[in-house]
Amino acid sequence: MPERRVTDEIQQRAARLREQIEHHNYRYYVLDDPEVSDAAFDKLFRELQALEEQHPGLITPDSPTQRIGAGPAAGFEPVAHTVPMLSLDNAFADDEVIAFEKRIRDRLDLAGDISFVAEPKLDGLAVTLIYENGRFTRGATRGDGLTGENITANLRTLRSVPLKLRGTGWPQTLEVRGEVFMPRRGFEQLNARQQEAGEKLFANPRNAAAGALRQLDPSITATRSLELFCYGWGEVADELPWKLQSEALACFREWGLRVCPESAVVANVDGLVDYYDGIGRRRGDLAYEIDGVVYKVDRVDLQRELGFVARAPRWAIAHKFPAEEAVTRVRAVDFTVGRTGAVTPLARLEPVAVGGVTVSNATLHNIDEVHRKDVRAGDAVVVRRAGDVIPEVVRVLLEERPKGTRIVQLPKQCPVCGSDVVRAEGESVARCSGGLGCAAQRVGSLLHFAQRRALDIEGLGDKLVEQLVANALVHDPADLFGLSVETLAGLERMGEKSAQNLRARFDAVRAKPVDLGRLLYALGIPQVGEATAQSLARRFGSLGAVRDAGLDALMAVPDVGPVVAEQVKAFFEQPENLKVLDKLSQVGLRATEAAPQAGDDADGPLAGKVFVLTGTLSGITRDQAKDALTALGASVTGSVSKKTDFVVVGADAGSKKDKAETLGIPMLDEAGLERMLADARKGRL
Ligand code: JCF
Repeated sequence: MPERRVTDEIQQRAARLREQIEHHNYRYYVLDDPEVSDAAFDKLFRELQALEEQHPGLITPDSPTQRIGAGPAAGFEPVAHTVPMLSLDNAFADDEVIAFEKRIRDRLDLAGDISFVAEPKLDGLAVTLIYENGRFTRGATRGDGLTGENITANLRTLRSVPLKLRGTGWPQTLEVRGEVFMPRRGFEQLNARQQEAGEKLFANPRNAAAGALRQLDPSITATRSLELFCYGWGEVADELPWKLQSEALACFREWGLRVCPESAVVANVDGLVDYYDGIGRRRGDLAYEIDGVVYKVDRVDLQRELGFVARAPRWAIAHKFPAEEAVTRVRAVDFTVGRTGAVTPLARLEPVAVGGVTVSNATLHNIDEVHRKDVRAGDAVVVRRAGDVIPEVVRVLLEERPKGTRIVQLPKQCPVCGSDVVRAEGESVARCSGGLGCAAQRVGSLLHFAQRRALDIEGLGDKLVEQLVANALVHDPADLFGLSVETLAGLERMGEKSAQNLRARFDAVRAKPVDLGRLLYALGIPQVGEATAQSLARRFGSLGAVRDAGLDALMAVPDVGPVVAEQVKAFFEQPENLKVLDKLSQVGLRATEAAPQAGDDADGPLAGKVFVLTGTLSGITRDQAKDALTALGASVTGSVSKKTDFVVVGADAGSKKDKAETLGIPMLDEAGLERMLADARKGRL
């Protein structure tokens, strides 16, 4: 097609579009605060693409359409860093941080406050970006710190890398340093795609980011969701426009370079440790993986005075978190049987330190999961343990699989009692059919009954319950209350004193009525968790009323749908269960009784409204949100159904959001929730 004449008008339109696209990129990537929808952005982008297609003369190298310009490279050229790219010393414990701060005070002979910039330490790849007269001209990896590789074409594909700096005041030559990383979401999506295509899985986001950046073909890099946070500088000509590290970060932001929003100025060693603890608590909620935090002396003149040792500055340190993931080998895949008879595969591992503790078992959830991940005895696996969660096998490193491994099969018989293992149509969970005849299920039920959130019988641990069941001393929860001090003291690992304490605890539990909600939860009715048990207790007031409730009455409870109602009814129809309830009452256990209630706060401004919370909220915890909603009369349930009025969607929401979309249920983001709470409190709803 012959090129059409480029009028001034067209030229101006293209320039205006570039400006708008750059502006929206900045709002989105740097400020994290987009002004327009993705669709509106795409519309501008496509208009510019169309204009440039019709008039190739309009194309400039820094046009936002030109991010994937260069074709595949033959290899990466070496780039010498004029200012070396430093690494950081590590601190693993608080006393190493105390020593770091003290060393600085001693060297500078400083007694007053010292300010530091603190920021999360991303687990990605260090890169350097050179801007000449405000234009991105070259980008490189860190390499060995002195020489890296030229990855300009790949870095151009990152939307958080501005091709042109915004605003004014930037130095003629500005070398910015930062970390390229892959957010968790992008990593999961990439591995899902790899799995689908039968390609190898990446062990962690860092490896995935490294792989993406070192693609010779930038169009592949462009398909990987990489992001950049800037945290430092190299060559700057002619003069540094800042006196503080924190001012440098503020300049970067103004010029359109993305800076981690968590970075903060803190003072003295207490400020450092508080920051570490605060970020550590929120670590799992961040959209990206971090392996610690970095502290830097804020004043650049003091940084200069402190200088370097070997490759690391004296004015900065990385304070590491315990690793949340580690690689180890699977010794065997066993199957355990729980309270509900669920037969759960469990990986027995070579012990490995993860998240600050030694892990030797990891859950595999269910047999479908074992097959989906294809975990086998002998495999090298990535194990993850974040916070208090049960360690799990994340993925297999297939390239390290030894010869002769075999696919794991679900056992046909219960490994504890030998009854048939059955799996209902369409269910992922397989169960032992032995019921309470199975010792494992009895042990599980008793532990559930005694747990803190149920009847709270302190001192009744798993080793003890296993002995009680194995010696046929206890068959059901009621039997616990008949145990004598002598019987208890005769068991392994039980002294006279602990036996007396436990006996006293049994007596204390039945001395006064136990909370009905707790008792209902303790009974272990299938599908009845704590929240449902409490709803049932509130609505019906007494054990007898729950027992006699029909399906319709049960389903009128906010948390209860047809499946749960059926389970509750079936539980109270089973003669075995009624016998246990009878025995409990004979041994003197009573539940609280109250008048039945219509709803949570039947007069509250949100009465009758049913909410579901999903994803991560940032300014409020889920429990707080739940309390705030229920205090206004709303009910909060765990799963989305036609009864749900609103779904509150936080970051990284998954299937519940999808379900809400399918069912057309209104969704609120965090700001929307806050507005609704505020309006409800002011009586504006
Ligand atoms: O986030 C990081 N991985 C990170 C690495 C952050 C920093 O502020 C760094 C760094 C490596 C070297 N600062 C230096 C000087």
